[in-house]
Amino acid sequence: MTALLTLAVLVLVAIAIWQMTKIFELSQTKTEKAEIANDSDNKNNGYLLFVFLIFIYGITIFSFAKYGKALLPEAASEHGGEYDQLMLVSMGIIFFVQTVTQALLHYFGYKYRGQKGRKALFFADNDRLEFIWTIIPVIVLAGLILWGLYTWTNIMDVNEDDDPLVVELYAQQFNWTARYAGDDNVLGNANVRLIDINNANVLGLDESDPNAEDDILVKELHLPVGRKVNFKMRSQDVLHSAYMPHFRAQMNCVPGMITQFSFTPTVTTEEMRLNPDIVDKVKRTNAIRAENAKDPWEFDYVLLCNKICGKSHYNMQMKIIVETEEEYNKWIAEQKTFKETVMVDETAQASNTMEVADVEFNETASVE
Ligand SMILES: [Cu+2]
Repeated sequence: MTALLTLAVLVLVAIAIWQMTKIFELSQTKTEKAEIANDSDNKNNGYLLFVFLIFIYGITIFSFAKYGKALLPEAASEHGGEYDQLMLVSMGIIFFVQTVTQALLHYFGYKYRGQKGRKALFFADNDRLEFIWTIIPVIVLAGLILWGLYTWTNIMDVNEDDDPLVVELYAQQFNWTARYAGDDNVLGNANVRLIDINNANVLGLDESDPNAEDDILVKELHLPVGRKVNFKMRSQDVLHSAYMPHFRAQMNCVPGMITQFSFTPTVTTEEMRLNPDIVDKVKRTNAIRAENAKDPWEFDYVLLCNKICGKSHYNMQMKIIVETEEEYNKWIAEQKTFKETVMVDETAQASNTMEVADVEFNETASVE
């Protein structure tokens, strides 16, 4: 209601100003055709076109200089280079075409400005010219699209070749859980209906499925360098998106279905920390953190949520550590399996609650 009233007030104020301007104009004695632009008006507007052109070029150069270093460092996955190449060429073409067309647009806007006595030339068509400006975009766009489709098909080909590591990324408001498939490398069945918070079965794993027994649930993702990983994404509540920018990977997590993405990490966390772009970024970030009396930050790969999924969406992230095969094997061996945590807990709990249940059952029976 307040919004409606505010809107009504704004509209009324606008009408009042418009009416007052009209009255002011009518009260002027020299009212001869003041609304029609003369040569000097047109010339001034023509010059303003150049001012605007300088402004957009200026802001482009400024953005490159100031924000260029905020871009991602080199890709840390096998397919990442291909992806970056496609992005670079597409952006290069767009940048080149826009720079040239903006200059031409503004120059012709100035050159053919309105002038007293000048008449516009009627120009019906020119087949050659039209052919040229059609065929060039057709060739360039077809090339980009074909290359894009080829790259897309390559990247999105999730298969079981090369013995991939199978990992589930489970999204919920507002955190991630990763589930490793364990020794059998097969994820056990899971369903949101099987979620049992009391028994800490937070991912709804099917306890009767033997494949689920050796699954490992963690809150920090470790990946061995050079080994292909097949990710299976699930969501518990709303749309989320698993986004791993350094690996050029993103896939939506959709409630009720399993989506997939696959990549091979090629740079370990330790190696990436030595990358000049990362060294520079860490230095800049820590300078700001020092000003605010905060502890220094150390670079880590990260899994983010890239769908605005609710209030704490911004904080929905998980650390990713890419390490050597030996380091990974050592880490995974230290983790507890689903059977060792949840299912054992449950057996213990079940025997404890058995007597209580019996008593309750008897009471109900006697009431009936
Ligand atoms: Cu989310």
